[in-house]
Amino acid sequence: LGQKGATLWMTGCSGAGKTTIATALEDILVKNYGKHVYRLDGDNLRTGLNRDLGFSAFDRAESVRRTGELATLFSDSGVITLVGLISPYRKDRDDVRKRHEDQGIPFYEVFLDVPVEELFNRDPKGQYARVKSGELKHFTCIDDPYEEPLQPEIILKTHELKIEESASILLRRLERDGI
Ligand code: GGZ
Repeated sequence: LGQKGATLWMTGCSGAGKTTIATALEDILVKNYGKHVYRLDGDNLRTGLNRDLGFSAFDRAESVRRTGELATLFSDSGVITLVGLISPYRKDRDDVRKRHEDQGIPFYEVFLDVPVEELFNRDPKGQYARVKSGELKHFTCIDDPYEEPLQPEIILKTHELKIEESASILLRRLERDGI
């Protein structure tokens, strides 16, 4: 009866593929499985819920906290919640995990593990070029910290996988866990 919710928390540097993979997975879950899915994207939330937040360590932590709370609410209601947030600090992600565990909501930390050279090559929005020229400072994974997950549920090396392959790794995991 009903649908079991879960949160897939995608963490990684800008340009690692968080939005792309979440969107691909959403498409499959909705079209092929008729699931209720919602995507929470750091970039989009920054224009609304998180519009008062910038990129200081404090603001990034607060952005992760709020998005984590939102994710527990969606997932608790039976939705499969796909989060795409750089979420650079381990402690903040661990706090979100704990909030899920305390409420018995399945939580998957998905680490998009991509070498920095690859990010400079991709550079879809030209941000890494601006970092290189010194125009953009405190950019995560370059001159601002990114703390890699130590025990993520899933690691996706998106430079070695097609988008569909990454999506299907996540899909198989959800299937295996009866979600
Ligand atoms: C990292 C930044 C920065 C700095 C602007 N550091 O890939 P994008 O460009 O289009 O989306 C990124 C977004 C990061 O938002 P998040 O909410 O995911 O970050 S965090 O979890 O760290 O709060 C990036 C853009 O904002 N951007 N300046 N200095 N990313």
